[in-house]
Amino acid sequence: MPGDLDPSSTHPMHQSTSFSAESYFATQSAPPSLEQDIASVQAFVARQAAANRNVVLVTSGGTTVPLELNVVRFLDNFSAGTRGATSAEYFLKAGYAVIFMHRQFSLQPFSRHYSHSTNPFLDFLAVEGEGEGNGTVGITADKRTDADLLAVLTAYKGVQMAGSLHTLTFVTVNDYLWLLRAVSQELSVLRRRAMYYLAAAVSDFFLPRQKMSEHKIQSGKGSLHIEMDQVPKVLKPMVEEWTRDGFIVSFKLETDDQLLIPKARAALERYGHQVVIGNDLHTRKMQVVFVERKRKPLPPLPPGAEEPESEEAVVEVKEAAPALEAEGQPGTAAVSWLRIAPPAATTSTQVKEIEEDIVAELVRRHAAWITHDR
Ligand code: 9Z3
Repeated sequence: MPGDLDPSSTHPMHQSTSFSAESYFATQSAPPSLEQDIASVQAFVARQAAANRNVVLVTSGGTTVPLELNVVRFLDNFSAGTRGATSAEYFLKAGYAVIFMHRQFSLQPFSRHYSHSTNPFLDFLAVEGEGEGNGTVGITADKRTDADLLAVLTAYKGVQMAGSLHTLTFVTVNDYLWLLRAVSQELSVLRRRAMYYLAAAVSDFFLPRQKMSEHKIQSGKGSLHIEMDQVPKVLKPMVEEWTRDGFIVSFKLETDDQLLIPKARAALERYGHQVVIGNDLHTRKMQVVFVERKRKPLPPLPPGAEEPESEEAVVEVKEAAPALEAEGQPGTAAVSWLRIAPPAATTSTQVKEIEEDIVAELVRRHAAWITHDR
């Protein structure tokens, strides 16, 4: 048995095992659509490379953990997919090509403006000619919403024409992990021009297929006890093996705001990627915190010397963008808050979306990363 896993020696539901990423992929099955998805990503990345575009992988939405092989029940992670879908639109606007990897039926760029709960489609249409007795009824877009619809539709059609959006779906945390590895490996051919924006809400726990009941768990025995295993920490192999020089941004979600910065710092130190964006569940639409490594100032180069290539040979921390408030804390991480103003109670105009500023900030940092400034 590879790695540190030996499912045959464990009793289902009672003994937890620890999976490394390697043992995970050696023992859990790939989703049936994986090969087809990889081929589509390969073709997309090649087209974007030819068009000289930067590409960002945006993951979005929650992951499920099935409790049975013939799945009737599952656990789910909270996420509507707003962060991912909204950010994808701003990346497209900034000229990036986007691989949008999302939970099936979660929000998607552009169509998110007309979801079942936001501007439901039928409410948006008006009936003309009703009651005229000629048997014909015309349907038009409600005049009040014409301008908004036109803006969304124009952006959507532009992206379709440019072929700059590629969509992939997952449902379970297993689908997500297999897809994440495969897409990261394909995208790594772009080296520094690839960004990875991991906004999906990923379960920390799962039930390995070797421990799952084949059929629906029966209720006859009273209460249900399930011991789950920890999902392997894939950010480590993602940084060290799957992506080469890519710019990796992960999100850290907490509900206790006291934990947010310590946990985001710990993730940054543990995995060594570029940025962790911390968000509290309740305030996530109004504020987020950027945590990134502090950079050592460079010693001055001797006259005529070439700029060294090494990662350590980076210049001092760039000045924070105006929207960011730096937080002076000792340690190895730079911490800065990004906040948007709450909408005035009286205004009916569209509320500013924090993803606009998050993406602008990341595009700026990625550009510096590409030119080896950071
Ligand atoms: C996030 O923190 C996202 O910002 C939200 C977005 C899920 C809060 P919505 O889709 O919500 O707009 O409703 N995503 C990452 C959550 C996560 O699973 N992070 C892992 C962790 O916190 C690390 S990758 O340990």
